[in-house]
Amino acid sequence: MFVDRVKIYAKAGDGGKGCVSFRREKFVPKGGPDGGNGGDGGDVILRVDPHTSHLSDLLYQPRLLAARGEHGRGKNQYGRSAPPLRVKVPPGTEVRRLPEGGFVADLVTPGSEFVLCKGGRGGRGNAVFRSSTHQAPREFDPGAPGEEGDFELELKTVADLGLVGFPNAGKSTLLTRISRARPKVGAYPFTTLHPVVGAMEFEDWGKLTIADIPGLVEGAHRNVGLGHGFLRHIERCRALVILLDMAGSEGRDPRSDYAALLKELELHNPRILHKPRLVVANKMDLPGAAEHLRRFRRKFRIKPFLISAEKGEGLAELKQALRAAVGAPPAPGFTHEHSALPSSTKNRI
Ligand SMILES: Nc1nc2c(ncn2[C@@H]2O[C@H](COP(=O)(O)OP(=O)(O)OP(=O)(O)O)[C@@H](O)[C@H]2O)c(=O)[nH]1
Ligand SMILES: [Mg+2]
Repeated sequence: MFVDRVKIYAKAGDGGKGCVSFRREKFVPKGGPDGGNGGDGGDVILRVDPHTSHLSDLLYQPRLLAARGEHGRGKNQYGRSAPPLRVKVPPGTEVRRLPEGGFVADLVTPGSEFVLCKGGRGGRGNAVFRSSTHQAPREFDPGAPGEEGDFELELKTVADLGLVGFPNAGKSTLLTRISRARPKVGAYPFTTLHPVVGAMEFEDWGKLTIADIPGLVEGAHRNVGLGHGFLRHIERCRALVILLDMAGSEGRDPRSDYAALLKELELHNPRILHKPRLVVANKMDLPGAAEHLRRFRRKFRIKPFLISAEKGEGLAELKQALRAAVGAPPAPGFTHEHSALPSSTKNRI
C-alpha cells in the first residue's frame, strides 16, 4: 500500500539515573562516594533514505520509542548510553508537530539525518558531588526525560518535473517512453494509483526526474476521482508538464480538459500555477487530433508540443524541451509565469 501521510508518536529515551553508593571494602574505612552517572537516552533520528519511496512502514509502526540510558552503578560504573533509533524516510518528507501543525523539518537530501527527539542526559551519580567540605554526598540526578511528541509526516515527492493530466491521457505511456520507469499502462481511468518517479537520461549523462501522478478530473478538489491530495507531489517540481489527450478519444474536449486542469491546480495551491508549464498534446496519431488542435490553439494561443507517446513520435524534441524548462529559458509551448520555488526554511536538509 502506498502511504504518503502518517501520524506518529516519537519518544526519545530517558537518561539513566545517577547512583548513590559508597565504597565499602574491608580495610578501607570511609571509602567515599562511588555512585556512577547514568547513560544518555537514545535519540529518535529520521534518516533520508533514497531507496525508500513511501511512508507505509510508519503506518504499521507509528510509535517510535528509543531505549533509555542505563542507570549508574556503584564502584564508579557509568550506565551505558542507549543507541539512537534510526527510522528511514523518503526524500521529500515534511515533518510537522501535532496538534498545532507547526513546521519542524523538511527532509530532502539523501543520507542526511534529523534528530526528531533528543534523548535525555544521564543523571549524575553521587561521586560527582563530592568536595572537600562535602565528603559523603547523598545527592544524585534522576536523569532527564527524553523529548517526545506527536508528529505528522507528509511526503512531497522530489522530482524535477511533474506530469499532470486527465486519466487515460497517456501519462504513464509517456513515462515508459522517456524514462526507465515502468508504471502500469491501461485503457481504463485511474490505472496509476500512486506517484511514480522516473529518471530520464541524456546523452551527455545529464539526468532529470519526472513524476507521474494519478489522473486529475474536474471536481478533484471536492474529492471526485482520486481527489487532489496527490497534487502535493508536484509542489516541489521545477516545472509542470500538462498532458492533454488532443484526440479527445474519450469524447471529451481538450480545451475544457485544459481549463479544468488549471482550475484544479489553482484550487489545490495557487502557487503551483507560478511554475513554468509545458503543454503537451498527446495521441496526435489518432484521427480528429488535428482538428481539436486547431480549435485549441485558437482558444488559448499557445503552441503545444505535439507527440504520440504510443508511437514514440516527437519525444526526442520533447525531452530537450523538458530539459530547457528545468534549466531556465522558456521553451516554445511555455506559458510565461516563472517558478517560485518553495521558500527556504531553517530545517531544510
Ligand atoms: N492512440 C494512442 N493511444 C495512446 C497514446 N498514449 C497512450 N495511449 C493509450 O491510452 C491509454 C491510457 O494510457 P495510460 O498511459 O495508462 O494513461 P494515464 O494518463 O497514465 O492514465 P491514468 O493512470 O489512468 O491516469 C492506454 O490504452 C494507452 O495505450 C497515444 O499517443 N496514441
Ligand atoms: Mg497512469
